[in-house]
Amino acid sequence: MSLPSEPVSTPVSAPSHEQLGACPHDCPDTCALITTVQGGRAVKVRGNPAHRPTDGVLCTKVSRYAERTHHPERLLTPLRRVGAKGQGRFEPIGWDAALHEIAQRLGAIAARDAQAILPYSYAGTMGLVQGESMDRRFFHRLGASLLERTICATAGGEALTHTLGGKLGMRVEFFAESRLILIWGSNSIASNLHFWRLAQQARRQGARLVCIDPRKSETADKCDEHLPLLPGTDAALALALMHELIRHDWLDHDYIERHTLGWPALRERALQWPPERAAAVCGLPVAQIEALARAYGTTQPAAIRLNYGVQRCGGGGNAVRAIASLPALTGAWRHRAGGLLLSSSGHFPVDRAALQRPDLLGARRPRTVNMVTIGDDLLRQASPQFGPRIEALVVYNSNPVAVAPESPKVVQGFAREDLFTVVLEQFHTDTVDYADIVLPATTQLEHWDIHGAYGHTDVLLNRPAIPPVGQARSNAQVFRDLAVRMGFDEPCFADSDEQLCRQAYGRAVPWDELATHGFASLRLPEAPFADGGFPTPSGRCEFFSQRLAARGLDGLPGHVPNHEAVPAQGAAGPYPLAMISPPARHFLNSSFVNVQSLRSIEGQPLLEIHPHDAAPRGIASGALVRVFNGRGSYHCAAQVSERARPGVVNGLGIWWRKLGPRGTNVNELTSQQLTDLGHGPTFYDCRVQVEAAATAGPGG
Ligand SMILES: Nc1nc2c(c(=O)[nH]1)N[C@H]1C(S)=C(S)[C@@H](COP(=O)(O)OP(=O)(O)OC[C@H]3O[C@@H](n4cnc5c(=O)[nH]c(N)nc54)[C@H](O)[C@@H]3O)O[C@H]1N2
Ligand SMILES: Nc1nc2c(c(=O)[nH]1)N[C@H]1C(S)=C(S)[C@@H](COP(=O)(O)OP(=O)(O)OC[C@H]3O[C@@H](n4cnc5c(=O)[nH]c(N)nc54)[C@H](O)[C@@H]3O)O[C@H]1N2
Ligand code: SF4
Ligand SMILES: [Mo]
Repeated sequence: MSLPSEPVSTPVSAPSHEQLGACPHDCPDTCALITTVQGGRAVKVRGNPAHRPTDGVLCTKVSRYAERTHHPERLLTPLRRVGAKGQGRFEPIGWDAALHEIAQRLGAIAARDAQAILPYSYAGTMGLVQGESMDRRFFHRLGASLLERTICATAGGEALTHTLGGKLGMRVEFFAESRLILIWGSNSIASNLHFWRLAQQARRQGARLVCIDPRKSETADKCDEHLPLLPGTDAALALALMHELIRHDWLDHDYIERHTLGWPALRERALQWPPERAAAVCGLPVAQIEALARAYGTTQPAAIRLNYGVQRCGGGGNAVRAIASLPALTGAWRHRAGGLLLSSSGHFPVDRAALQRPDLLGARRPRTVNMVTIGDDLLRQASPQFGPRIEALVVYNSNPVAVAPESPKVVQGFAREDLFTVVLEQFHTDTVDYADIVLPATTQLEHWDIHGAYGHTDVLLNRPAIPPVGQARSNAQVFRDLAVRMGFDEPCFADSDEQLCRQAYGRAVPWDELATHGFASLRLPEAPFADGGFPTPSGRCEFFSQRLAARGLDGLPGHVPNHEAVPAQGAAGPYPLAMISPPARHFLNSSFVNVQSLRSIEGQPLLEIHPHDAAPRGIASGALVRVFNGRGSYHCAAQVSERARPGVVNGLGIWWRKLGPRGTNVNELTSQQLTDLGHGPTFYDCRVQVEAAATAGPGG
């Protein structure tokens, strides 16, 4: 299938104007945008030079945003399915007919049990209005099942909460002054570009950059040192670093004494992890671990840019707890350029009760469904434990058929003839193929929104630059329209998108400043924990968490092996290789895969495999390979490369299934098992086998 892209051309004579906005994508950088509009069309999107974190620069993906917005394959009208589920054949219908049918179907199900209706959404837009306002009000009023939005960050989020007290950390700008930066589980050049610019600044002033990542990523290439540990062994490495900090007494005893909880117990545990033991678990040389400990123990200020790549495995929560304990041991938090940043989102004073109105539930307490296990859950029958069978799905801001783990089951669930599926989308994604009704959604250039961030600490306002393309409506508008059809007459269903923007922060953020500049910085201390003050129950950095212990969990961070671990000396059995599936640089999850210019840069779905693993399998670069395990089978091209370490293959994501060689993508192989904390996904905890594939025929 080939999707042409349309050059965005407009007569030069048309008058032009500019509009301020915010990048909506699920990316830590949340850039400030300036859109140039000519003749009602967006012709150019650039970074706002006045916004410091953006610094006038956008990534390659979003510099093509006008191309995405005016893409010839935008969904322009509501659609109703005419073919079988999965075929993606539809006929256009009017908004009235579409809303009427949805209200009738949902109303009939709700009359029996509204919990049989499941909203399914994630961060297609990070905007508070189009992502978590009128939609939540609607489903709360309806009494639908609640969705546990776990697909990305909850293992790390819960780990931070039980260690530091929240998703809090260093102010990103001060990384530029650090002397040592550990880039841990992050391919910053691809997924956190504006942080990388700060790291470069630090390096020009003499800082050392260390990358800790199983894959020799683009970022690893450019760092001073790379530790290619086995996936899911980060806690072992962190404990060995602690071991060395103790042995050499590179500890800040005063900080530990005054601002931490549980050091004697953690100390005892760390002493069980000499570098030799960690080296055997992580598949790293002992000397490399010792050298890293020396650097971390003897350099101030030292900073850790931890990212979510580290927590997509069975022990991901414990790994984050172990790593997040390090800065308190050396007193790195005393400096504004020291400490750690995984996510800054906990700094934002969002008024979620006002936006989402959980009070509309009244006394009802609907069940919660985890979005990671949607494959299993769509196939479940009604039971006392599960509750009613899922009869209707309303999907928006997400492409679950491509991004959720174990797609064979996800596809089987979405293909259920008795399931009523509504999808709000901008494009004809893999998920749209399974919809009964499709509703065309606006893009960020066409609607209002307001944003926090998880990689900096500014609030951004997004104003519409152009009118909706075709008959597209914003998510908030759709749920407002549906509320009317369902007879929900509470005044909150009349709030406009602009009013919702104002409600998101109330008076906590000055609206005038947002309206004038497009952004406003939160007022925060330069070094959040210089003098302790952790918002945990004890007010300390909690090495030991009583809250975790009370749940019967380990109260201390420990090494929890992967569900599907591969030992350093190699694995036996039918699936001997570990597979991780980090994002391809020019896509954003499964967004942008249909933008031709970006897809051309990525080429085709790839599996990176080390020469030592490729040779015995007779696999050469460019060859079609079959990657498989007990869950499924995925075809893609091999790239024989030392970007992969021996024993680990890298299946770069997340392609649209229908654009892959045999209509599958890497999630054909991933599992629905969950993380130790936060009920998160374990995309990077997955054993597979690889073989050269026959180039013709149906393939198994
Ligand atoms: N270009 C681009 N940018 C993105 C995204 C995208 O798809 N494309 N996605 C966005 C989203 S949703 C998110 S959540 C963030 C993700 O941001 P990050 O968490 O920074 O994700 P990645 O950059 O994919 O980094 C993951 C890195 O972790 C490595 N890794 C895998 N397993 C392990 C492990 O067990 N231990 C360690 N130490 N490293 C491991 C991978 O090889 C990869 O290089 O990025 C956002 N930004
Ligand atoms: N194998 C593997 N799988 C992964 C990951 C991985 O690293 N490896 N990463 C995981 C992670 S970190 C994440 S966050 C998830 C991401 O999964 P998703 O949140 O599903 O992200 P996207 O694939 O980008 O899909 C978002 C969809 O929302 C649509 N959209 C954007 N804006 C709007 C809007 O305003 N209205 C409506 N109605 N639609 C809109 C876009 O067109 C797009 O199709 O994927 C996860 N899946
Ligand atoms: S995807 Fe990230 S780097 Fe690219 S423009 Fe958006 S916020 Fe900035
Ligand atoms: Mo994510």
